[in-house]
Amino acid sequence: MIRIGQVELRRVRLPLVHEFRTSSHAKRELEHILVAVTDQDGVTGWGEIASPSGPFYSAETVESCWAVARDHLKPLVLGAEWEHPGELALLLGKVRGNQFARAGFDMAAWALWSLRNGTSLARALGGTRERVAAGVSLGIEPSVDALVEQVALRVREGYQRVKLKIAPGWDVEPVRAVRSIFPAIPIHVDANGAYSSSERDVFRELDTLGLLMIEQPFAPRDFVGHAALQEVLETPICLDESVEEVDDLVTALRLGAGRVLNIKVSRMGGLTPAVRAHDLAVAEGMPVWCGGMHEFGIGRAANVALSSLPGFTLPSDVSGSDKYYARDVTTEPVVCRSGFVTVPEVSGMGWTPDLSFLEERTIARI
Ligand code: OSB
Ligand code: MG
Repeated sequence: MIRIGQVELRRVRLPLVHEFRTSSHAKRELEHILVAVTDQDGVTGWGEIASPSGPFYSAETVESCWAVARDHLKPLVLGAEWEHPGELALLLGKVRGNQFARAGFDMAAWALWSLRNGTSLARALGGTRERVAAGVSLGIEPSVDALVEQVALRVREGYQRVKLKIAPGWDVEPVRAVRSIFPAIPIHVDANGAYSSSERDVFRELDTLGLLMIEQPFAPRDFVGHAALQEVLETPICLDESVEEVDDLVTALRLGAGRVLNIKVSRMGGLTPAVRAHDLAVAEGMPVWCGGMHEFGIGRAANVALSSLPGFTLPSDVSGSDKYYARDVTTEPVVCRSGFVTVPEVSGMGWTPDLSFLEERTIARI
């Protein structure tokens, strides 16, 4: 029996090495909330709430996560007794929505549980891979030349596919340019829901460029629009924002609203629902990959562990820490070599929080 006796929340800020722009917002600096849960024997598991600051990717914000974590999730978890993280996830599930906030606690529970059991987080989750294939996500750049330069850099570094953010006015032209300079690399595009489902022509053109997939063309709740578009495209549609719960995946499968799934630990409310989504997708023959939210080393460790499950057959957004941060919050950064990140075999999440650096970067704590 595990009993959580202490919960610490801290808001931590890190600057990005390169501005990141999507169809919905731009970021130069990130503020994530770290969750540390400690049990009756003094063992601590860490998790990360990686919400963007504004409600432009999902409804959550750093402020909403902070309030929900402090006022609802911490009280649920403090004093809770459980044997398996799945039981704690059931408890966290009393809170509706607020997936990013819940994910931080669920992740911390898995980290703690795998530490106590002397297994790696990856093996605790059912992971089978020794290393995971890394792709990279590139934001909207000021010019096509600047984008091509970013692609060239990441291809040189060995990343196995590049994802290009698109938005109305920044779609066919930059993607065609990258495709003509790099005829053979796997490319996929991500619209973050910026198009209306009456806009089909852009996707018909993108359909001719040999893309691996088209991620989230339409608004999150527009399952019907995605299904209608998928019917007329050869390129698989991949859902991201649409799938906040396993039930959303059931809807997508039933309607044919896409052929690929991006599983994000943060968006789905933790590792427990992420593994369930993986299991369902595998049973239905749908390929999956692990998406990211610019996680610091702690959330990144969870993404690496999740990506080691057998259904993750496409490269994940698990770039090395250096793609985003000059210095990460863990004593060792996450490293991508020749397009792979090695899955740690030590017990727990495999990276250690750098407590003295965290002190420098913590702006609030409970
Ligand atoms: O849609 O995948 C997305 C970052 C912020 C908001 C939305 C998305 C992203 C990314 C980041 O693409 C990928 C990563 O963490 O490496
Ligand atoms: Mg996406």
